[in-house]
Amino acid sequence: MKVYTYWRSLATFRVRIALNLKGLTYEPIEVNLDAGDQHQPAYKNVNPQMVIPSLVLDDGSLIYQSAAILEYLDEVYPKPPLLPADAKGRARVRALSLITVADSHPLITPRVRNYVATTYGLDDEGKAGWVRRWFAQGLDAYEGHLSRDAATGTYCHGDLPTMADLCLASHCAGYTVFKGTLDRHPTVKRIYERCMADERFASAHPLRQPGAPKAH
Ligand SMILES: N[C@@H](CCC(=O)N[C@@H](CS)C(=O)NCC(=O)O)C(=O)O
Repeated sequence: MKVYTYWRSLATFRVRIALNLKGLTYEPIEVNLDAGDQHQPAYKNVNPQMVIPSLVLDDGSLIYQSAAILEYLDEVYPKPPLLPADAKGRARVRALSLITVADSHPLITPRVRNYVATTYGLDDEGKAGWVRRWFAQGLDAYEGHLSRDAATGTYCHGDLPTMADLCLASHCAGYTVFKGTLDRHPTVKRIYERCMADERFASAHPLRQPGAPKAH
C-alpha cells in the first residue's frame, strides 16, 4: 500500500502510528504541503479534496480521511485493536478522537491558518497564536474528560493504546511544535509521554520524518 504523506501533517502522523502498531509496511509518497503540492493535478487526481493523508491499496482503491483510514486498518488488520470490544467503550474512544479530528485540527490546517493570516494580516507569531488557541481549547476538553473518567487508564481508554491515543498524540505533537506546553494538562501530559516513550509512536512523529527541520 501507498501513503501520501508529509513530515508536518498531523493527520498523517495518526495514520503512521496505526501502521506501526499494526506492523504494516507501506510506500510513502511525499506531498510537500509547504510547496503547495496538494493543489497540483498529480495529487488532485488522487484525492480531489487536496488534503493528506491518502491511503492507496495494492488494488488501487483509495481510502481517505484519517479517521476512516484508522478504522479501515483496524477492521482489516484487527491486531492489536484500536477500538475497545464494547459499544460504550468504542463510543468513548471515537468521541475522544473526534475532539481533535473533527473540532480542533480542522481550524489549524495550512489552508485555514493561511487564509486567516492573509485575510486578517497576521504575522508568523499571530498565526502561531491562532494555532495554539484552538489546540489549547481542545486540550482543555481532553483534560476535562480524561481526568474525571473512570475508563481512563495508562492510556486514554484503559491500559492499551486506542485510536484516541493516536489522535491525542497528534494533537499534542502539533501543540508542542507550535511552542505550546502541556503544563496545564497533567493527565494529557502523562498519557502523551507514555505514548511517545513507545518507538511505534515516536518514530512516526513529524520531526522524525524525512524533510523535517533539525530544530523546529
Ligand atoms: N479531516 C482530514 C484532515 C486532512 C487535512 O486537512 N490534512 C492536512 C495536513 S494534516 C492537509 O493536507 N492540509 C492541506 C491544506 O490545508 O492545504 C483528515 O483527518 O484526514
